[in-house]
Amino acid sequence: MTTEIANDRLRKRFQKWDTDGSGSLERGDFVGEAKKIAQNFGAAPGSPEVQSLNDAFQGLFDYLSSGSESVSEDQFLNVTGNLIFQQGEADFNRALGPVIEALVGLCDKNDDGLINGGEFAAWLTAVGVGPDRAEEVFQQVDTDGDGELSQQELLAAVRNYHFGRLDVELLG
Ligand SMILES: [Ca+2]
Ligand SMILES: [Ca+2]
Ligand SMILES: [Ca+2]
Repeated sequence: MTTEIANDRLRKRFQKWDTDGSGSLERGDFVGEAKKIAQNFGAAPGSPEVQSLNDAFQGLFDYLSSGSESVSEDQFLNVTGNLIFQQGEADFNRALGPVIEALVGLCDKNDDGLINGGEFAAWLTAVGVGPDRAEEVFQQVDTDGDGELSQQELLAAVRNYHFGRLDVELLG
């Protein structure tokens, strides 16, 4: 895993989250991303799950922007690079935890707090990855092999993607 690949993945994430294509990240981008994901899940606008996702994405913007109105690509690469490669797993989980928790809330059709194979296939479809590789990726994410994905396993998978240990981006 070279820094180049890591930066490439972060740059792609930046472009994805710049939903209005303005070249910088604003709060509206994160509201838009939450809305898009909620629509892809077929979730009812205004439902508690959609509200949680919206709150989580705005919380992430607060974290990334630390109070300013927009985040340039350089700032984004700095903040996320630090978060992923310098700070520990605990900080990463604090920053991304609410987003993963909200996604689990949208996906967890049987309400057991865990993501099973069918729920995970729907997740990948909603974030635009497509369900083709769902089974294979599920095995990779299910590190304790109990046949269910916990929030911890999903967070670790998002982190592993940025370390180059996994090639599917669970955040779309
Ligand atoms: Ca933007
Ligand atoms: Ca479930
Ligand atoms: Ca598991």
